[in-house]
Amino acid sequence: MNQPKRYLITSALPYANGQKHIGHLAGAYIPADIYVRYLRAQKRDVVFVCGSDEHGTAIPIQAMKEGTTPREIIDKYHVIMKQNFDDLGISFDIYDRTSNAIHHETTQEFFTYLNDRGELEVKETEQYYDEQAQTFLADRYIKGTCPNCGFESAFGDQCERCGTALSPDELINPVSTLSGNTPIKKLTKHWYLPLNRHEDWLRNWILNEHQKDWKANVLGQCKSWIDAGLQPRAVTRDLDWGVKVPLPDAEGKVLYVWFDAPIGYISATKQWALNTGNDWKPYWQDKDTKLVHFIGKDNIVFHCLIFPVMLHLHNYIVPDNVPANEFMNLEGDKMSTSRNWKLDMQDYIDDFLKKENGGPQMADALRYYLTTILPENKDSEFTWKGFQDAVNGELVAVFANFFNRTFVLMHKLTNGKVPRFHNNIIDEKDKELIAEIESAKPRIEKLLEEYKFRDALFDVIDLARKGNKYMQEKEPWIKAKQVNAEGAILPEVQEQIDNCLHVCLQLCANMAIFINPFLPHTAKKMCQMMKVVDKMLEWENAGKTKLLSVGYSLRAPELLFRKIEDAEVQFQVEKLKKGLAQSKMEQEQNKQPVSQPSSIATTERIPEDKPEIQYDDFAKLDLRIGTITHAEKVEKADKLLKLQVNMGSQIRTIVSGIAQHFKPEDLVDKQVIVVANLAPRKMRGIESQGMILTAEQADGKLILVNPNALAENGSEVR
Ligand code: B3M
Ligand code: ZN
Repeated sequence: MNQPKRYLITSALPYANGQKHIGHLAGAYIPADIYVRYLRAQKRDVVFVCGSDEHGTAIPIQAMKEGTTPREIIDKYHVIMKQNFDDLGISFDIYDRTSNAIHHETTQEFFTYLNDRGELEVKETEQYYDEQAQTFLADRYIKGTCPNCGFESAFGDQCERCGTALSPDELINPVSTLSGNTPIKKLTKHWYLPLNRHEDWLRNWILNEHQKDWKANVLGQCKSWIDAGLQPRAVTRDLDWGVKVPLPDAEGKVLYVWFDAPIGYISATKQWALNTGNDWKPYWQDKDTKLVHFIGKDNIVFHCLIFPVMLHLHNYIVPDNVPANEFMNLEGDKMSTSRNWKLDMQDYIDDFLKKENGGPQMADALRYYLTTILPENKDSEFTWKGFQDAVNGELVAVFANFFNRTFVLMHKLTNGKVPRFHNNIIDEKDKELIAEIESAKPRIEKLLEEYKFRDALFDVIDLARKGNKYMQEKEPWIKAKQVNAEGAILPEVQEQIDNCLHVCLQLCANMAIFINPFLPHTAKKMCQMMKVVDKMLEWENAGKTKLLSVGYSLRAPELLFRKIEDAEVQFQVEKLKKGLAQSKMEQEQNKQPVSQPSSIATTERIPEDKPEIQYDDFAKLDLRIGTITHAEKVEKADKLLKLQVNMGSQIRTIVSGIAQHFKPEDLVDKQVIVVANLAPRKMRGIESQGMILTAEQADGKLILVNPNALAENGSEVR
């Protein structure tokens, strides 16, 4: 195969609606990063783009859950995800975001381009509408039973259990997630991408041209989609969060998130080009660019059918490959955010990446284990025991051990310097290991080019294993016991020792080059110990056995990895179980449907009527007048204020969730109505002794409920 002139590599844009877990990491980020680091080491022209997906109903729905605005949600999670990827060594050239102006413009241009050329269809259809919330129900605002697998909480756009892409009409027993009611149908106008017009092109491009080089799981999904008959797909939605449809008669409509998100790859490339003074166009328009999308299996249809049609119609290049991964399970069960059965990147970072816990090397420990269990062809399984075994049994016992042993012996037996190689006494074992080093290069290269990252990594570890075996057979530490009367090693024995350590050291240098795409922090650390610059890690040096010069003195050995203790495994497994139990409890307490947040409401919020109560019920409340004498923010809680309230005969401390509505200083001296007999409750370690009354306005703003005229503190409200 001819080498392409340049590469554009993408990883799926994660929704900025919450923490991302290691299943995500293993699906679309680790493999892409390995591939990109390998290409960079090959000195190829490569740009690696990603960013936060900040549109779609997932964002306002999360805002509802957290009682805040969509803007705050994306700002919060964008920063977290960007930092997480950075901490774990995912080396994007740009990590952008789809809320940026450049992205909105690029997306609107794309829509206009297709629409102006008659590539879209407009249809008026009946869609689900929530009468109580007075809004159309886009995608995730509607849930029901999946017609494919029977999962009862499938979303209107996709079933999270079986991955099938759905339209709301296909759901059995649809329910609005806003009100919990069964929605009605109402007429609305939308723009559609008629995929059916492109069936022949898709069939030929995927099933003929890429029949050999695409993964079977990807081809299989594509084929079943095409065979089932392609339908026009709506690319607009009735929603007020997203990229506005750039047409005068599309008030209140935005582009569907799956229309805009993949275009995010293009806008990110544009932003990268702006930042670095490059031209973005060849990366998307020159046929000599190799475009590769790294994704999880639930995104296949969007990356293999819909987006390619959009690209094709716009005369952009289409992906050369979409090496989608299957899913990674966790300790015997599916990873799930809603059930809290997951390991978030952030949690791993918090528990392992602190300096005292191992620092950046522990990012590599995770990268290592995840790569060994990448779900490349079928679902795989992360277990903490598996993590411990992989780290202790392979990274520590094989890889790091070989490196460490070589260094220790070199300091002991060859003065801390790279010894000479005495060609005249070369033996079969030397030749064998040298041949292994040389042949590893094309083998590992081929595996990487074919996106077989697990096998490539196994080959690297295997090389270290062979090094250990060689060392074991050569036994330089035993040979060193053959000394003369003065205690010096016999000269002919010293030559044998030299040869062994010379070959081992050259293998160490090769191990650094080979491991670099997988474990970049480790490769760097190895270079430091060998006192070579990072340039040595260039791929063209792989397979060479004269990388470290004779006589060069190297640093003292330092352990590359620490072991994972049993206690850590137990702790993590317990933590997982506790998290699950906690989320079960919360879901029990919280069975009502979520209400629509004021901040994104297309209509105003109408409070629901509560059931009737008796006078006795009301009389149980002890409502009193009080005056706020002091108000301050509660540390690390953006919603809470701590108030001191003078109740006449006593001063009460009250913690109130109103920090986003009032400045503390504006509250001082205000009279309020206090629920005085509410059982005390600890919040953030502060005991709250009551509650103050507020009224929520239709726009979500709170105002204090206070007496019309100045009242005596402590007086009863009836
Ligand atoms: N945000 C879905 C996901 O995170 C979506 C990917 C967009 S890639 C263009 O699974
Ligand atoms: Zn399903």
